[in-house]
Amino acid sequence: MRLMKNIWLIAIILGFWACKKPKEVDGPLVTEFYGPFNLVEGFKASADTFSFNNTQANHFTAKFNRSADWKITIKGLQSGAVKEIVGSSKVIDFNNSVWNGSTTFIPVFKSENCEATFTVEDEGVLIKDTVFIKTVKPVDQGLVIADFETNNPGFFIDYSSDGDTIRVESAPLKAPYGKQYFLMQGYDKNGDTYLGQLGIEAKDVISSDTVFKTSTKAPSELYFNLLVYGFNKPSILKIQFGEDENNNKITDNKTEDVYAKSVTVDWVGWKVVSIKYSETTIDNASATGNKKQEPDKIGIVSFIHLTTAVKGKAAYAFDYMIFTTGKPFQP
Ligand SMILES: [Ca+2]
Ligand SMILES: [Ca+2]
Ligand SMILES: [Ca+2]
Repeated sequence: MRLMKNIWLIAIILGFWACKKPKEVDGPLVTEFYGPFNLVEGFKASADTFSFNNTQANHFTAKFNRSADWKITIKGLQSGAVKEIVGSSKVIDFNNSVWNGSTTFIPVFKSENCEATFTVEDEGVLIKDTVFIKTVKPVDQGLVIADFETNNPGFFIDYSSDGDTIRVESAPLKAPYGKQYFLMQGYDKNGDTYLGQLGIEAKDVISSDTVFKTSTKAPSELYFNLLVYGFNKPSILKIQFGEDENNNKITDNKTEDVYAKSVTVDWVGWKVVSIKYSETTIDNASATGNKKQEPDKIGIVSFIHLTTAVKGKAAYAFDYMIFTTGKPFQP
């Protein structure tokens, strides 16, 4: 009995001692984030030549003495295509800098020489390397709903009283796909921020279709993508998806769901915008729809042109609208 008591006493003392042991530091030390910045290993591409038609992990490498916010900008010297990769780390390797040949700012890359610029802005670091693209990335597949190469007579267009410019154009911008793109441009004269909208119905795309034949029923698997040109004039692009829940060839926003997502277009140039259907929110909450996102029941996609401020100006252009499954479209 006495022995048992002693064992318990020893166990309790050991327990206290274990609790009092100095705790090991969790995560990086403060000096990992502050203090002088040094390059331990310079920036370079993982190979002189990149091919994007295989599973080879084309990436970049560099090492620093501590964590920093960095950016790699790859520019096609012939096409003018630009890809940006950003990160925050002390090592750059295949874990955070793989490039699959996709483009951040259109046009897309060709088989060409590229200049890769590595910057750590806060530290005044700027290093360049070159890489040659031997084989370009294959084009992502999906359901294209508009490329504006015909004048799309079936599309629904609404102008506000302000008279937004809303039409297919072929100049002065260079379309990212084909020769034509769609322009929306205007001034909010009446102070409601609304300028106009374009609606594309499934039957405009394929006359026998009443809903877009997307290949999934899972809201987290469906992406709607389009290329958007920003003019350095902050503008809002609100994209609405109207569902035809009862399959009667009409998307009725009083009795069926409308989901939406707004994007502030605040960049310059052509850039891909991707919307995951599960990240849209209900836009007609007071209607009597079933409040369930149904990617296989989308009958209309609408593009609503809004200013960021009352009586403001807004402008953007778009092209190549495509539904993809499983992952966003990457030009
Ligand atoms: Ca086009
Ligand atoms: Ca309906
Ligand atoms: Ca629904």
